[in-house]
Parts: sequence; structure tokens; C-alpha cells
Amino acid sequence: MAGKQKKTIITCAITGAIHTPTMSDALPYRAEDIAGQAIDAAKAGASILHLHARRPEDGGVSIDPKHFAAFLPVIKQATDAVVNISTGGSLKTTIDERILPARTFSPEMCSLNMGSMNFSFHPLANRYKEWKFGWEKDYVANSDTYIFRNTFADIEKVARDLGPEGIKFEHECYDVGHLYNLKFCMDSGLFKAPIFIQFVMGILGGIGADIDNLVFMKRTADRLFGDDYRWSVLGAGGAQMPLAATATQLGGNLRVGLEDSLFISRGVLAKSNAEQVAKIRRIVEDLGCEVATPDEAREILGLKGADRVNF
Ligand code: KMH
Ligand code: ZN
Repeated sequence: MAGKQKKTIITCAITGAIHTPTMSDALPYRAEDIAGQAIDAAKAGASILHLHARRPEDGGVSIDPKHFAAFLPVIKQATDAVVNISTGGSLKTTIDERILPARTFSPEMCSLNMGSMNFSFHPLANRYKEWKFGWEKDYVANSDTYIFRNTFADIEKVARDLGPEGIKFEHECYDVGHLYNLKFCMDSGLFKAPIFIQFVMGILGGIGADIDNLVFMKRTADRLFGDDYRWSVLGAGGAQMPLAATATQLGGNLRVGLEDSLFISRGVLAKSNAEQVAKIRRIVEDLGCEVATPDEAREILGLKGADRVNF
């Protein structure tokens, strides 16, 4: 089973592809705001920055490499945090389009979603009467028609295109079956130990965000991967902080950030990504654990190093 780590890696997911500008003024979508919040999150204790891009004019989700190019070098200049580029894409993009930013910039890490599923946030559409931008309401409301496609062929394509670049995958597992998908791929030789699993909990379409389920996911992963894996958890919405705090006590790592929750506490919007990082850092340290530096995260996960990226 994955041994209890001495240090806790904090990942911060800065903006994502679920929330929209209407939902929080803090959600960054211009390059300078994505960069600024990412740098502040790193200063607050995040050693990995999970990054999506957005259109600067209206906050729409973008997978255009030019929108990543506008913030990646700024972040690299200002911090030694590990950059992790999403391959999640947006609602209607092909796997080739989704991996283009990671293929272009060859970061130390990128996400890899481990199964196809319903992936919906349509209930959020009822919470807002006025929307800042024209695209937002339909984007959110129509997510009930969305199948997040990540077939075995898609997964293999990502592994074969990006693996040789030395990019470490954040294997996003939204349910127990995804762990078995990952095991199948690992046995087929697609991924090398130690793999890094992100237990994604509380997405409508995936496993619910509670501690019993986290323990079940971890036990299953222990059984399937033994010492060959490291893990982290992200809880969507209100589950973010409780699951993150639980992860440190179970010997794992955690992810916070406005991609996964817009809140700092019940009903109170976070002012920034850094505010969430600072809060979980306090909790981690109060519970007697230490936060990993970026270089410690590189060591724990076996990353290629910031000198081997292409930005
Ligand atoms: N927004 C998270 C629930 C990705 O970027 O590949 C999932 C995610 C997907 O982070
Ligand atoms: Zn993401």
C-alpha cells in the first residue's frame, strides 16, 4: 500500500472549465489574472499549479495554446512551482485538440482523465438570474447533455503522445471503476510507477464526496497499485476543505483552487486561490503535517524538472 508520506503536496487548480465569471468575481480568466493568482497560490504553499486557459474577452474556456502562452512564462519566471496543464478541454473538443497545449509546452505534469462519464453542473444554472457574458447560461444549463469522453483509445493516445515527453500524469479518477481502467492501462505498460492518482469526488456523474468513499477509493488503489502510486484528493464544492484535511491524515496529498470550489467557508466566496491555499496550509500544519516544497513534490512524484519544459 502507498506508504504514509512525510510531506503533503498542495495542488492548486486556478480556474478550470466548470465555473463561469458570473459565479465569482475572483475567478480569473485574463492571462494576467491567471498568472497573478497562480503566483500568489505558489507563494501561499501550492507546489503544483493545475492550469486551464480562458478567453480573455469573455472568460470562455479555451484550449488554444496562444492563451496558455500568455501566462505560462510569467508563472515560470516568478515561481518554481510545478506546472500541470489540463488535458480536460471543454465540452465539445476532441482528444487531439485537448492535448495540444500539453504537447506544445511539454510541462512537468498534465491531467489525464481515466474514464468516460456524465459530467454535469447544470443545477448551478438555476442559481443566477443575470449573467455577465452571453455564453455562460447555456454552457452551464446544457452540461446535462454532456458525456465527458475518455475512452481507452483516448487514454492510450494521451499516454503515447505525451508519455515520451517525460510528462507525469495526474490520473483523474472520478469513481472506483476508473481505478480499474488505470490498472488495466498500467498492466499494458502505458504508465510507469510511481503513478499519481487524483481522487475526484463530488462531481455530478462521479462518486459522492464523503469520507467513506475516500477510504474506499484509497483501499481499492492500495490493493491495485501497492507501493506504485501516490495520491491526492479533490472534493468539489463544499467538500473541498473537509476532504483535503482528511487526506493529510490518511497520508495523502490534496488539491484546492477555484476550479473545484468557489468558497472559503460555507456560503462565503473565496477572494482568491491563494486564500484557499493559505487556509488548507494552516490546517495541514495545525494537524502536525508539513507542506512539500516544489522540489520535494518533484522528488515524491518523480518529475522531469522545470528545466525540461517548453515555455
Ligand atoms: N475540474 C475537475 C473536476 C482536467 O482538468 O483534466 C476535473 C479536472 C479535469 O481537473
Ligand atoms: Zn482541471
